[in-house]
Amino acid sequence: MTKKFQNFIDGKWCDAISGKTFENRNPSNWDEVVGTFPKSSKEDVDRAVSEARKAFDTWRLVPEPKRGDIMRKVGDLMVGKKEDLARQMTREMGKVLAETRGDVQEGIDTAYYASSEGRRLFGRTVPSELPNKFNMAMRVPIGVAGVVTPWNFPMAIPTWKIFPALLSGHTVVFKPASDTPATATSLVEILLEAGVPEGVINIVHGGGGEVGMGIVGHPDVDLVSFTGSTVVGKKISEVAAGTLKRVSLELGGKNAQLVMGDADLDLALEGVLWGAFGTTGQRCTATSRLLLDERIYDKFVDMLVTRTRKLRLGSGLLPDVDVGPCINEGQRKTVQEYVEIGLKEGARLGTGGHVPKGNGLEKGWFHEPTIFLDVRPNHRIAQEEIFGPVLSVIKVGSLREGVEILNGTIYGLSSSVYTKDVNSAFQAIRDIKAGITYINAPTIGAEAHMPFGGVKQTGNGHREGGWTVYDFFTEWKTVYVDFSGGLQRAQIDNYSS
Ligand code: UN1
Repeated sequence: MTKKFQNFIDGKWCDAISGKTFENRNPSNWDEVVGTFPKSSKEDVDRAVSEARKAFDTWRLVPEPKRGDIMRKVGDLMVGKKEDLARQMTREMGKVLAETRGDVQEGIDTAYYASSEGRRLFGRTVPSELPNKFNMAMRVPIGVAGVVTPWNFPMAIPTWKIFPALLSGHTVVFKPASDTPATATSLVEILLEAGVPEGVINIVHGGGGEVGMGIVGHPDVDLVSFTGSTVVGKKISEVAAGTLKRVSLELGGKNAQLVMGDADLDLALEGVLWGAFGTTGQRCTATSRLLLDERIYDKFVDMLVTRTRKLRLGSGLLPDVDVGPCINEGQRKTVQEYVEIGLKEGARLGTGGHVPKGNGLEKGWFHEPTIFLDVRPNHRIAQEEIFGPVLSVIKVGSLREGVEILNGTIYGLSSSVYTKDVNSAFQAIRDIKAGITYINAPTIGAEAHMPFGGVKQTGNGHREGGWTVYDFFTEWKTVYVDFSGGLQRAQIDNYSS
């Protein structure tokens, strides 16, 4: 029997008002149905937003340390369920178990961080220019937060947004990707079990157009946090402008790893294999360009191609598999189209480039890990985000040229430089235009307590993670208390002339 999932609105599990549903299937084996989910519409969004609005009145008054206690329970519950959550996630979106365990762990780390923030969430006291007057600025919640999340980190990314939103006093309307609705439902169940009250967390399943944009355009949603493609991010910006709401956008990347001639090549090899083919290349932080110093180009390409050919494709639940499938038919098609584009542009396939045959892979959205050689910086495969297991290799003559090429896209999320030379490392740190730079480590591997986000068209300047996410999820209220007993006019009474 297919498992039937529901929305959660105002403390009740419920179907879409229309009664419509959609199916979610395992991308490693499309015969396997993970479950059916409500295909919601604008009316469902309206209900969820109005309940979240009501719940805000009481939730905002719960002391922050109490909200922090709930977050600690959330973390504890996730620890207990880690293995089950990881297995459910692998079935639902395909990445290997080691990675889905990491994804859940990122959620646990975020929960404990949020819990500790409950006893901080610092404001400032500031001296007044007048006697017997007290000045302070404090953080206050904004209201109803809309959270719209992708499928590649089905647990971690929702927690990056929902936990700080709740901790700082917001109520939430959550629209998860329709490719990973089961993991999102488990997250809501955990929040409820930990004691998040009715109406404070609401989940509405369905498509991005109707449900996602319904949330973004809703006049009663005060802020929206979104992770996804740059194309959708721009639309969200436009729709949100209608109500001037605050929006945090985490969008695309075309991240590069630069390997200098003096680098530890074995280390750089492990880094690029993990950066390019971890999560089947479906990360906004994935390494999709490899910039190689001409002094080591031939040698490194040999090492890379040999190792990539050994990567094993398959169901992420099997112990010896390195790379899972693409998320769905559309995503694999995109990968195939870019392989065609790369060949037409004159790049050469080092390995991969095909849909694999046999070995039990015929019912999944698998694509071979693919390496393009002789790529030029202006080729489309070196400029556009593919979101799949495709790596473009470019030869560079110097650190300066490498950094220039690394910077030469519309994106600026993550970056990586392998070198043993401290001067080269610091020059690169100074000159790279990206939100994140790794030295002697791959472009992936962000930690929950550090700022996460990018520059240029990767986002709109906000940061998730760490202390910085609270700059998005709070508003400053400035407070003056005059205890002089008289009228004191700032700028006037304290200056005699
Ligand atoms: C993403 O790809 O959307 O650093 C987020 C990383 C992960 C997060 C990636 N911890 O790759």
